[in-house]
Amino acid sequence: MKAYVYDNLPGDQRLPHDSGRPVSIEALRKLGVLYYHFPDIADVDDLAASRGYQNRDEITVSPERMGDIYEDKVKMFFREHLHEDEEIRYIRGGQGFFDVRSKDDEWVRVRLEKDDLLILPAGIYHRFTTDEANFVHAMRLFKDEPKWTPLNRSGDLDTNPFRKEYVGLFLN
Ligand code: KMT
Ligand code: NI
Repeated sequence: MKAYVYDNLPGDQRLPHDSGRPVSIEALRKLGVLYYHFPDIADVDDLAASRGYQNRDEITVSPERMGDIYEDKVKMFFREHLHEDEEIRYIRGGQGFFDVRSKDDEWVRVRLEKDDLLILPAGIYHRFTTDEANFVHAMRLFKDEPKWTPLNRSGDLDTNPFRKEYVGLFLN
């Protein structure tokens, strides 16, 4: 894992875009973003149990696996959005970038690789992309009825109760 402020320069979303300003695990925690490195899957099972997660699936994001729709999927994942439930991703192989909005509304880029697990709280604005290797294999953990519908950023979401709760907890 490596976290840093995104440079916001033009160029492919899959490039590192590293501004050179590092972001600590502690700073991520203040945004409600929790990071773990779990080489032992038993630790994932424990975390899932402790948070009431009963289900999981696995997704491979790559041109080999997705074919023609790969580029569209990657663009879709990169649209700034939030969910009304938390999002847990456990990387099994390859790499990917989760970008989350900081308190100052800058993008913080979190580079994840094998055995990294990230928890994004409900209501945080974020986006995802593969890197130049175009391959990530991830486990998605979910409760019975996950509310994963991406809600794209807009002023209308300022009154969304999940967004309001997130802002109250972490951005004040
Ligand atoms: C997401 O939430 O954007 C995804 O599920 C992307 C693939 S999982 C690394
Ligand atoms: Ni998402």
